[in-house]
Amino acid sequence: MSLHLDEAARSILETNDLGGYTIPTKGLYPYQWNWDSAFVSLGFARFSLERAWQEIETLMEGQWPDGMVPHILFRKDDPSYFPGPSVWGTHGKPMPSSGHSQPPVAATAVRHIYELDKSPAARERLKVLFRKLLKWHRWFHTARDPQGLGVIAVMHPWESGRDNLPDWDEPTKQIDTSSVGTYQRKDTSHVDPTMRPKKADYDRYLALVQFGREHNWDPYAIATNCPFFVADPAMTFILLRADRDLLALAKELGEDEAATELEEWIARTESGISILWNEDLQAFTVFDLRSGTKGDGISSASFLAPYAGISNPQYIEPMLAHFDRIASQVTYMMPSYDPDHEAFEPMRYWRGPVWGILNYMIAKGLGEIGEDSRAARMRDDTAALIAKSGFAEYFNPFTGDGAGGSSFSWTSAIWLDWVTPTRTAGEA
Ligand code: 9WN
Repeated sequence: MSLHLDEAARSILETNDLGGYTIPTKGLYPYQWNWDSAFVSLGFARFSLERAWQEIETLMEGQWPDGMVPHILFRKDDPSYFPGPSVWGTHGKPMPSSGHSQPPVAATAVRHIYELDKSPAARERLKVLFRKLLKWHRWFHTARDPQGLGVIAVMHPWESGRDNLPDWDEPTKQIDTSSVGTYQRKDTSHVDPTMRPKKADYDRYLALVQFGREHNWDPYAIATNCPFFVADPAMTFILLRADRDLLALAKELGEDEAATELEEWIARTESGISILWNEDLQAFTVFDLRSGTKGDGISSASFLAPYAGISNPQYIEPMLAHFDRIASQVTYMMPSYDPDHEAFEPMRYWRGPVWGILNYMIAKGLGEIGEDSRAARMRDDTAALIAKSGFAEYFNPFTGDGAGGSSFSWTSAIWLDWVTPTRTAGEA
């Protein structure tokens, strides 16, 4: 069974590999996506370290001169996806791309790959990637935290990677969509529309793309005037972890100046996260930098604090209580949104379903703070979901049914790196 799934996972990665870069799944997502590639590299690392390095290298080829690494690289035009390169209007960049970023998992992946491959050639590759990753992180700490608050904002729900999360409902409400015009979605021709965002969401997504395009994706204009600018716990926690991983690599490479800069970012974020702490809910939530209000719901990102190296009991104890409350309600952890919240929908995209990559990060953090049984529940549930429904994009937390795209790269990758029982316990 496990061997069969190992082979299936590997074959999905090989099939979705378009030559040095991997698409998330055929049809629905025909391009290279940012955090998808980072997770995919972990899967490749289990059978081809060469290919693992390459995945991150091709991702970084899309880096903009200011350091931003786009969320989609349009290496060749493919009419099966909307919005394609012409809608984004990003000109004069290394290659056609979207205009904003996605959660920076790449540095964490690079550290992981380097732990598995410390050859002299790998060290040379690491040195090149290190400079690029540092520049990208610096971009986040300035472009998406211009006031130096220690929390990282997103300018578009797509930048968060968790597109139609209920947390974005309120902050996107006031976006003017009157000039969006008519357009034809492609996602709903690949996937059941009830599992995808609604038209009202897409109108807002496109209005924000329009804003970015009209302002040349300029970070200053975005931070000052973009109608959507929300500090996100997932983005903040993922960057905090990635900064720590980059710091470890800086020390390994003797990059002292970079190490000092990274230490400053880490200290700032460690104190900044208190802005995301919601006293009423006793959980980390989003913080709308435009309205100054906090989110009213708990998402799977609220459980990423340990992944970011946060172990303060003031935060962790209430987090574990929420974990147990949610765990007692669902068959499969971790729903992307609190089942007790009125906006929860078990089958619609980021409004309830389980995503393997979130499970992977949450479990990693839980394991690191010694919460072994909760971490094991995350892994067992992920294994059961994949055994039941295959390598789906996401899963129903009650029934375990697969949803969205199938033969999905990152679900396959986390199977190989983390879930499969054929992986030796205690491996890096
Ligand atoms: C928009 C590729 C991407 C993931 C995101 C996920 C989804 C795209 C879409 O698919 O977003 O970026 O068109 O729905 O939300 O996290 O990176 O797998």
